[in-house]
Parts: sequence; C-alpha cells; structure tokens
Amino acid sequence: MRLPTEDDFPSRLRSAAVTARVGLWLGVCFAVCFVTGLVSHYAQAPDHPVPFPASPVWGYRVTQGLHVVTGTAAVPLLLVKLWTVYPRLFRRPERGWRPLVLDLLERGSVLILVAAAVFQLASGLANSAQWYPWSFSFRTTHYAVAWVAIGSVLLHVAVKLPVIRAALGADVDDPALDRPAATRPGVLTRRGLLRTTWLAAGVAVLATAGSTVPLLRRVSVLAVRSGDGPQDVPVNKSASAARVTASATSGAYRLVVANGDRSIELSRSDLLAMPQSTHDLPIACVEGWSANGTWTGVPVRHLLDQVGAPRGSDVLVTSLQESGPFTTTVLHASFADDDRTLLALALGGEPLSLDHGFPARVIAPDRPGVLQTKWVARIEVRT
Ligand SMILES: Nc1nc2c(c(=O)[nH]1)N[C@H]1C(S)=C(S)[C@@H](COP(=O)(O)O)O[C@H]1N2
Ligand SMILES: [Mo]
Repeated sequence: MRLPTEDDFPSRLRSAAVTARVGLWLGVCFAVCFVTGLVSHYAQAPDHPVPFPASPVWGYRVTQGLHVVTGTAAVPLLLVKLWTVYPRLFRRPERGWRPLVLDLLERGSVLILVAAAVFQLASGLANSAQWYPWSFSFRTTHYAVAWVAIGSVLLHVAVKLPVIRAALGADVDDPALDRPAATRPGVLTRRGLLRTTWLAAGVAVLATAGSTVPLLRRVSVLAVRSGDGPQDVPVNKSASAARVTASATSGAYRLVVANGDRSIELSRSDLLAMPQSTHDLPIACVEGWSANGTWTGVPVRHLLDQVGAPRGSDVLVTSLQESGPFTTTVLHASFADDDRTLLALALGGEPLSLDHGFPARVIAPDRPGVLQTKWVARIEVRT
C-alpha cells in the first residue's frame, strides 16, 4: 500500500483560509475554557491563599457554565479544523538536515497540541456525561493537560501567525494560501462550510447550555438532569447510591459541631429550633448543570459561634457518606463567615428531601456544587 501524498487531497475546502477562520473561534473557546477552568480548579483547592469570593452568588454558575459550553462548542470546531489540515500530515519535507529537523519539530508540537486538545475535550465531555472510564483523578489530570494544551496553542499561534494574518486579511475564497493541488470545488462552498461549522457549534452549545439556562431546557438533548429531581433541583448522587439512607433517616442522628475540644451535638429538631435564614442560591455542578433553589436553614456562622470558633476559621465538613471523594470538604473562612452560607434544612419551603441531603446539607454562595456537602454529620474548625 502506498502512503497518500498531499496531492491526493484536491478539495478546495481544505484551505488555510478556512483553517484560520475556524481556528480563530477555536482559540477563543480554548482561552475561555482555560481561564474558567483555572477558576474552577482554584475554587476546589484545599487551600486558598487568596480567599475565593462568595459574591456574586451566581459567579461560579456562570464561569462553569461557560467552561462546559465553550468546551462543547470546541468539539465541532476542532473536528473541522483537523479535517482542513489533515493532508499536511502527508507532506514530504524538503531535502537536507535543517528542513528535516524543523519539520520534525513542527510535527512534534502539532502532535502534542492535537493530543492535548483531544484529551481535554474528550475527558471533559465524558465527565459532564458522568461517565468516568478512567482510573486517574479527573481534576488533577484535566488541570495538568490544560497547561500543555494552552502552551502548545500559544506556540502554534506564534508559529502560524504570518499565515493566520494573511488568511484572515484576505477573502475566504482567495486561493493565495492554498496547496497547489487543492483546486477541486467541494460539495459546499467555503462560506457554506464555515456556516455549517458555526451551526454545528451553535447546536452543540444549545444542546448543553440548557442545563444552565432554564429557557433552553426544552431544546437541550444532552442536558438530561436539569429540572428533574425532587423539589425542582436535579440530584447528582442519590442517598441510596451514597449508602446513607439508614444513617440519614435514623432517629439517632446528631450533628457534631466542634472547635478543638469544645463540641456540641444537635438533633434535627435542635437545628430547627435555632434561628433560620432563607436564601436563593444556585447549585452549580462542575459538570455543567446548575439550578436555583430557595434554601432555609441555620447560618453556619451561627453554629460556629456556639463552640466559640473565631471568625476567619476554615471549617471541615464531614458527610454521613462513608466512601467517595466528597465525604469530607473544606469550607473556607470566606464562606463560613458569610451569613448566606447555610446548613440547609429545607428547600423550596419543604423539608429537605433525602436525595438533596436530609437531614442537613451545606449550601454556600458562589461555590462548586461538588463542595455543597449533603447529609452532613460533622462541622469542625480546621486546625
Ligand atoms: N455527601 C455528598 N455530598 C455531595 C455529593 C456527594 O456525592 N456526596 N455530590 C456533590 C455534587 S457533585 C453536587 S453537584 C451537589 C448536588 O446536589 P443535589 O444532588 O442536591 O442537587 O451535591 C454535592 N454534595
Ligand atoms: Mo457536581
């Protein structure tokens, strides 16, 4: 079998004029994804040298929504971009050592770029579909590869800048930058291909954005979870999946609040007898869906006052759930001291349902859903 050469790909559509235009939007998506990803990673870090802001309450909902939406839009953009440049894989380097080395370097950097980009989009998509076909830690790996991806994007843009500028400065039908063999008209015009690409990206956005934007719910086929679930809020992990049904419904349930060797135990009725606050706060899952709820419960700060915990204390929250990555979470002082941060006992004016964290769950403003611990057993000052 003979390897194809560049000349075996005669379509006019595979042109730098198309690549650069799709690449521009792909770059925008990657940039937004990267920055919002950094925000999310920081929000989930165990230590916050600079406090994560508790306002606006919808901040994380917006940044994480953007993260998932731009990541999804990048999928069709990346596919079209790869399709337009694919023939270049089969080009023959010029003779001589220098061109060969340069050629290998370029291929190597593009290989890293493509591998990192595909990994980021595929792992992110799988994660938002709650499918975890890997054994590594998603967050650490997705974060590490993000740096590889953004670094190789920057390098790639720098290397290609002359071509990008020439392509974007000329008409999309201008053949000046085309490979000599790329002369055959495609099934679509270049403008037609670009319009189809924008449409595909738009459909990808609509299909996922519905999990964040209520008006779009009806058109969102990929957003299955939004609006389902008791009390009009989706459920991420049910009580039975977390194996807490018995302990959460037991009459022996007591919340422990501790500060060093000072601690108190409170039943759900003790908690209900304390001063209650009500706040509208969203649950914003890192996987992209989010939903607003009206939560009522005891301000966490009030509980900490009962054991003499000073302001500025970071707090450890432990769930009744015995295994899984979210059984213990850190509630940083910037949240613990905010009077909107609740140990919620009710949602939408009704007692919290078992799946939303009965008897009591944490809900704080502007925070990743993954840290809004359900079925809380213990709140203690972190030392
Ligand atoms: N104990 C415990 N708390 C948890 C989880 C969990 O698996 N176990 N999942 C978290 C995640 S990922 C999200 S998005 C929210 C969802 O809350 P909800 O199911 O009430 O909507 O709960 C968080 N609290
Ligand atoms: Mo989540």
